[in-house]
Amino acid sequence: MIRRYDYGTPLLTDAVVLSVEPEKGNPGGITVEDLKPGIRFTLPMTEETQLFGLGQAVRGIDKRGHIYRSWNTDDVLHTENKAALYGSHNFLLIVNPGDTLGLFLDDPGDIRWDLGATEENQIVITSLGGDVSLYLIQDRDPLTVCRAFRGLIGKSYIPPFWAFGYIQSRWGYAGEEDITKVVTEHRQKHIPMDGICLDIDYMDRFRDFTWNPKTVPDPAGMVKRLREKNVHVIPIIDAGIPVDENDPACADGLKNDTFVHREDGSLFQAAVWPGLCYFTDYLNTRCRNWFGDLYRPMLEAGVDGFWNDMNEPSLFYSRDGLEAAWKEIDSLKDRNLGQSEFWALKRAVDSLANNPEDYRAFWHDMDGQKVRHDRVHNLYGAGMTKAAMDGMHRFDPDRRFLLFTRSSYIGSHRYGGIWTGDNCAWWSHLKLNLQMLPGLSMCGYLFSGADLGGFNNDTTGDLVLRWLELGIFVPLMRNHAALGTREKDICRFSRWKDMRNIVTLRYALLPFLYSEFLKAVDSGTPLFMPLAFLYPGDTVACHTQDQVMLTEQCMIAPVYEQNAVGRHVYLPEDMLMLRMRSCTDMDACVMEKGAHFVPCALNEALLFIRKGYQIPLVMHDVESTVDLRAGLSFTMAGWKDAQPYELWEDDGEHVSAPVISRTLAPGRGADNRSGLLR
Ligand code: MIG
Repeated sequence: MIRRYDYGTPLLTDAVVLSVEPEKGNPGGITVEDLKPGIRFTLPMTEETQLFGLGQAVRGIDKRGHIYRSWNTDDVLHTENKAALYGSHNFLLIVNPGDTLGLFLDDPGDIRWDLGATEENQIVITSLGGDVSLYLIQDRDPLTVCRAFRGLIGKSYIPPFWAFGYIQSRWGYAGEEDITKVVTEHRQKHIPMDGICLDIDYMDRFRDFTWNPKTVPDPAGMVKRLREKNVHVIPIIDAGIPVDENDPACADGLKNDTFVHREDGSLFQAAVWPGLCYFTDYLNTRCRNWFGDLYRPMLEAGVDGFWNDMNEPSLFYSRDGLEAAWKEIDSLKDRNLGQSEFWALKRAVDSLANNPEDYRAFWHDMDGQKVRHDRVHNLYGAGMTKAAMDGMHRFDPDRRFLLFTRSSYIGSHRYGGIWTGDNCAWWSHLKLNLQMLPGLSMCGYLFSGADLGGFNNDTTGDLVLRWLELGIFVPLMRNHAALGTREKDICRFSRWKDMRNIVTLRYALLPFLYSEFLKAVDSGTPLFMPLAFLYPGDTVACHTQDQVMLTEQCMIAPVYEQNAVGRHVYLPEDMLMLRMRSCTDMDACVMEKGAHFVPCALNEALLFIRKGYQIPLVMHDVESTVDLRAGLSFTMAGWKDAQPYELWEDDGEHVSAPVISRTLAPGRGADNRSGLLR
């Protein structure tokens, strides 16, 4: 049962797909205050209450004890004091024993979530704009609430099968020569891979929908040559279009009036990578379609995957902001720079990027309704995602394309996946990657992933290896790095063989992962969830912050600390542990319910299987997902006397492809304490 309450004038956000009639009055149990402007919801908690959800956010799996903010932000340092990242996923799960409340604020403006930070036993949610549709879903258990919520927001995007393969990426690969070298070396070393990303370097002067004629003289040829090696090329597209009438996209956008305006009707300009840019009004159907069609020539060149960046939108500075800053600096120029003048000078420059004033300076035309940007800020990236995917489907309606985007708002989970932005080569960010998975799943972002190995800073081999050991379970498995950092594709490390072996595990697990992904899309069950969902009576399990259920069948508990030789793992019941070194080298043992220190060498990944289950593995070396389609046999891994496994498959390429379900009979299974797998 889903209830809806409207406040102010809610906007059409495209977040929900079910129509729910708003109720009269206020919901029971929630204090509602009209702040004029703004609206505030206050809910009590007990000491037992746990909070889950909120999608892309810092800190633990249980979100209690911090103030979060919904305000899509390009933040280069995801430290635990931060309130907002690139996506706003306004779904909170309030879990009490035997009673779960799911709360969704459909409001694309600025929202504060004080989750027991200021007042220990209080949830205070403040919408600064006050135009909100509040959806409430109440039931006994969290899984039922999650499924109902996912029903409300519609089915998640399904990428092509190949997108579940290993993807290599780096800011700095200039073009064909660079990426061919990387691909060739991966193939020579038998490191399986399916895709390679091109960052802004491939463009001509960082301009969208162009290719650098020196480094990519023959785009279609390059795409074809790499596809012959079973590698897909995935170029980046940024949100801004350069202010230059000689740029075809710019000229065409001006002609068709597709860019956002300021109040006085002039075009809003702000700088990003190509210099001053215009910004497409993704909130307007006509403009969105215009932008989506810009992808067509690249699709015609054979590209079948993209990533969309800088779409918060991230702004280095606006034209107006820069002018004001120069004035300020000028006024300080001949003065003796004392304390306050010095700080004023510094502030003049530091406050240029992503300035709140700039987000109040332009307007959208939401199909007839004029709306100032700050009121709908969190929808911008979602609009770009929809623009891109709709554009691709106008090009080929039945083809599945890969798309992942940086900025998002619930609703965009139907059009593309996300990556979680500029993390660091920190061990704490490996842990954060793990902890973010359940929240993303609950909010519909099944196809998501973090920059494996860390984006900023120079990484180390052991961090990459440990991160791969988590990455094999995460749908988007992409190794990405910032410009100027140490080269970090697998081939660059002395431990490359161990890394390669871990990547082979991804392919061993891939049919299972894909099957479970399809089921999760269909049923609305999260792909990843907190242990609390399945072991509600077990206090230790409920409060475990560094282990995650992968479907209802498995648990993952990766090592996320440097120089560790294993880790403490809590088993809420007897489980079968797979210790895996490569697709052909793994063993299994049954472990008893309780707390354990589990040794785990640097070259090992762990997977825990719940009682009664077996999962299918492909214990063959493969080069890419193409080999996986060739009908390789499965080895069943798990408990003796397990139930059969329902494998879901489809052709992996077409939207209309039917899902075929096959029953895999259980294998011998393990029943002793150190059974080898076969
Ligand atoms: O301002 O395109 O998050 O993945 O490599 C940085 C360059 C712009 C930010 C993305 C990152 C990408 C980088 N981009």
